[in-house]
Amino acid sequence: MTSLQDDTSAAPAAPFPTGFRWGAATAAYQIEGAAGEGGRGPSIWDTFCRTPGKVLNAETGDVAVDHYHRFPEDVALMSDLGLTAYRFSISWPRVQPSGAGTFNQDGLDFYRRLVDELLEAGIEPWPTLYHWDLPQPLEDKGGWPERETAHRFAEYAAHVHAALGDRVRNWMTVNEPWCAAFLGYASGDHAPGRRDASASLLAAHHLMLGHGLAVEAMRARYPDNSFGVAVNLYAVSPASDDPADRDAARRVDGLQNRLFLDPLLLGRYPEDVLADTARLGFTPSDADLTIINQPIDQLGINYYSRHTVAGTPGEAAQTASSPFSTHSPWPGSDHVRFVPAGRPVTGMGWEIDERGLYEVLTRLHREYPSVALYITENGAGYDETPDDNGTVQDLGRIAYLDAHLRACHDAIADGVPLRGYFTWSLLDNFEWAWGYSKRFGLVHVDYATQRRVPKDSARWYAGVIRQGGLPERG
Ligand code: IFM
Repeated sequence: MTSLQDDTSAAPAAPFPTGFRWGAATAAYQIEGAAGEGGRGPSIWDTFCRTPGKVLNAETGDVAVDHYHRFPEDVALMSDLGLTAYRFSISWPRVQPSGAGTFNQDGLDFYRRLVDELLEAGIEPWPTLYHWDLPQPLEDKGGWPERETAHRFAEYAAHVHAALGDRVRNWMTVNEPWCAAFLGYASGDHAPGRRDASASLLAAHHLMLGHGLAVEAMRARYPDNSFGVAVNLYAVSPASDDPADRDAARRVDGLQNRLFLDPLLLGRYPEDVLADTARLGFTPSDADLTIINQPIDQLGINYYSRHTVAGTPGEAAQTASSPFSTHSPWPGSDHVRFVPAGRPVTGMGWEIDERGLYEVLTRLHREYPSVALYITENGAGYDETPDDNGTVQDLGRIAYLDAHLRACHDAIADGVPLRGYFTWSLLDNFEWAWGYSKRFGLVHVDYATQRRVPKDSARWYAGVIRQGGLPERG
């Protein structure tokens, strides 16, 4: 393997605090493969990928990047990068194939081996318990819109935590409940592909309820562990000062950010969002809000871009979460239009706006109770082809990461308790409805041979980690 550690160290121009976590993130269905091995059961993504017209080229996570078999090589890559932490997700259907009752020891053993390999390499494991791969039998019983699913999630989380909590300190419950609820149950762009606005609000609520119940159960066993949840937050701007545009920005900020932050951190739902969605009959109870508002030790922020929105009729919203998108994922806000603000975009078509990350971080610090913050995802996806040496000169990704890390540095300098950064993603992988067409990895994967070759961004990130911060602005 190419060494990523061969440059000399120099003092960084923008140093990060000692102990700052330098990480990368992945998720089970996107990298593991081995879909039919080790007793794993089917998830909603196995079903969705087999539904015609849902995933580009009808691709699946059956093989993905074969991390299930190649994890020692992948941990060696992480070591070479100098990562101090690795965020991965645990596949619920691998650990509890039917989503209730019997657990699968082979599945748990896989994660125990992965964790031990990480610890041996001096890399802190950061598991996420739910990154969208709901066991299909639970969807057959109604999925996240059913309250029972939250209880099943807490049972599964407690079991995994009991098995690994002696060696894993940091636990994240749910990844991006916005996506799981609204792409899964409102627009249908993600599994399970349902289009029911009322159900999507219930799904959001039960994802957060599951988080709260899981934290309660896990903390009871190992109170010294740290617990949190990863939400995907956006900076949101109105397209103009027009009251309709300002109202659109309020609505989208409400559904994207405050619908999750307020219950999780303040123990209440935002009144304006409840009013916007009143016709959907969503009436959360105070008792649930108390559970959702468990104290957490860390909040994970997944940040990619800014939304600029208008409130006047026009072309239908483009969600970019699927090439087949036809329905809005914004309950009660179908008239909102997402408009380009003219910034450069990544290969996903997402505008690059690092200032938005600074805004999100400083807002959290200002408007919500103090909690340790981690960037649990941030990165750029492109359609990339390697050169003749098999490497990728991904200057766009380097510029993206550099700019966003500078925003983190500025936020820390302004007092934001940001403790770590996990880039998305370690490896190229299965990008949901986009199949394998979009690559987010620091490491290029040849999907035909599974050969891994670090991109230029991997070399750049290794240098940042080694120096503990960013070089002079290029
Ligand atoms: O690949 C996804 C990940 O699973 C969740 N957050 C956004 C990434 C890029 O779309």
